[in-house]
Amino acid sequence: MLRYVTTNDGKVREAEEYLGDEVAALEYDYPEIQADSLERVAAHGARDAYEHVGEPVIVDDAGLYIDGFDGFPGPYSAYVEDTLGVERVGDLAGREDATRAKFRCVIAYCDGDPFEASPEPIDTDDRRGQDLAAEDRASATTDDTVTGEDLPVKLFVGAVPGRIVEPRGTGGFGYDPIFEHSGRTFAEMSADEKNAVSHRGRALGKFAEWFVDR
Ligand code: ITT
Ligand code: NA
Repeated sequence: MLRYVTTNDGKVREAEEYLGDEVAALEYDYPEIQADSLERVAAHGARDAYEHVGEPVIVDDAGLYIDGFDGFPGPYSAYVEDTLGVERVGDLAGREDATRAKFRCVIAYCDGDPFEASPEPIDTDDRRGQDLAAEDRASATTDDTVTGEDLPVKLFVGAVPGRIVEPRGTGGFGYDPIFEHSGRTFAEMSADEKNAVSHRGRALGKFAEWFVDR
């Protein structure tokens, strides 16, 4: 059975909406390394989770990147949510007119098998993501080297551009109330509607496509 390993119920709802019976959520808090890219954190987490669970796993590391803040909070999004909080991040961005942002999601798959481990090409349909994407890609490429003889991990990346706004909506989780895409915040969308456009939906889509005919 494929396990979606997370402590975040919001992620589980979206993954189950997308993958249905193919996946079962498993709550396990794998150690998150301090790293400057989602790719590194996710790859490390997937290896650890696979060794812990002994079944094929996916882990999902995601973050909000505010363009005018050089991509902050990025890979530190969970820490910043816990410390500053979502509303204050929104206030700061509004005050400094730093409203252009994107969400990124990296899904890492590990099943212990030696398939060709390769970082996916970064989405090129998001021009403003290219600088960050290039950095992430560079570090993703060195990930295997950094972690030595470790288990192969396959990465799937999704990104979505949006705008930081005053909080609206009660759905979703995390930064969803302050992230607007095509006129609605992610918190004003159902899981299904969010998946159709979101960073996670795109990453899950790439994963699902690869998973069915691997
Ligand atoms: P796991 O690591 O256990 O999966 P987590 O909530 O700690 O759960 P991350 O480490 O990936 O997840 O942290 C992601 C941060 O970014 C966290 O603050 C989330 O609330 C936020 N985030 C991620 N995806 C999001 C989304 O789709 N909508 C809103 N916020 C999101
Ligand atoms: Na986490």
